[in-house]
Amino acid sequence: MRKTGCSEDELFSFLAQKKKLDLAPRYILSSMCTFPHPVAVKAHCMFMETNLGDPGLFRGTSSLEQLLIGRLGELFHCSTACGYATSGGTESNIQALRIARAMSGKERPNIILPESAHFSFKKACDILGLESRPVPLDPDHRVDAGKVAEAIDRNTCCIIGVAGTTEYGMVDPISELAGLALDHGIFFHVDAAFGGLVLPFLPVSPPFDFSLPGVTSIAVDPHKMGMSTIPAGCLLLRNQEDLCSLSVDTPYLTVKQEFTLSGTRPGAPVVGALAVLEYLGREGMEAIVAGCMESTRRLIDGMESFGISREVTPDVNVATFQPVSVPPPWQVSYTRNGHLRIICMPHVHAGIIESFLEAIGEQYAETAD
Ligand code: 0PR
Repeated sequence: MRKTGCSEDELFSFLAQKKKLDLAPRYILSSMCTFPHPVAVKAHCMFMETNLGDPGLFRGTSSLEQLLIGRLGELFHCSTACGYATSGGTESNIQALRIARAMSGKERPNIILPESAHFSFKKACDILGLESRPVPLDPDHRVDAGKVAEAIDRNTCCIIGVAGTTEYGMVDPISELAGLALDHGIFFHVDAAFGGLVLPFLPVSPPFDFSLPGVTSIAVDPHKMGMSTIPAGCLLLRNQEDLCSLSVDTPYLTVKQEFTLSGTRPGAPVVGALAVLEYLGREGMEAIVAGCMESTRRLIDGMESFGISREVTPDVNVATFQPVSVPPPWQVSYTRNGHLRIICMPHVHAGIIESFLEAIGEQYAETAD
């Protein structure tokens, strides 16, 4: 490192130069993250030094984390749900599987998950020594519940359903999976990292939450559709004793046990996440989600008017199309099957969709010549 530090001017002009290398957000159509809401930024800055890893030192911040969990519990139809703020979907999924494994007491546990499940489950299985049993999807990219039923055996410790899949934006048949889990007494984790802050705000949506008695835990990420600063995920559990199965002693801290994966945990994005929900309320969130769904529909109609057909009609704001290339600097992504994938996040507003469609229209006109 430098022997003598640099000036503030030098430092910040260096940082600004590097920041210019980042893609301008208006061109990012491939991300499940978005610009944080201004109230999230303000709240984040206010709680910058807080550490939820030692909650007795930051009692106010810790109470705000519990309020966030409470708000999400209410939203997911279980006001007594417990949980904590994680670093995102990956940590929530790892922790859910740790709990499922611990509560099952099985020696050679396996988990059953849709082929569409996020790659964080691969990491979780590797860390936890779990056998993974991926189950094929139906033509609409939802897991086939009949095949899930066939995959269950006496060593199954967890079934996973996805409410808002990463690649195609579909909701698995969560009620059927919850029924299977209940019948077999198996832990059922719903990965609603993306859809958890979309589905409750749609005029009509399939049930995916604690309103279904078989649902044991839910992952939801405020740093996706919750417009918080990064990183902010949440893991919610119906039963406190499930969460407590992860407790370790922390004798020299202000609180004598913790069940989290990380030790030091930032309070700032957690308060940012709560700030957005409090500020917007249900009506504000409904308006944001309605805008994203409208952009998704407009994008699909526009693309189809150029002869680029949708792969599927999504349940949430993820649009997929037959494989076509896109002109720079637009940043899109392609699924493992090669489909063009665009996520209509709040920053991908109507004007952006129109300029993107214009660019695609031009490219197609050129290709046709
Ligand atoms: N579960 C689901 C359903 C997800 O979609 C994701 C992430 C996760 C779990 C894991 O969440 P964390 O990444 O918060 O641990 N989905 C996005 C994806 O993999 C994450 C992302 C976001 C990737 C923005 C790129 C990006 O620019 O596509």
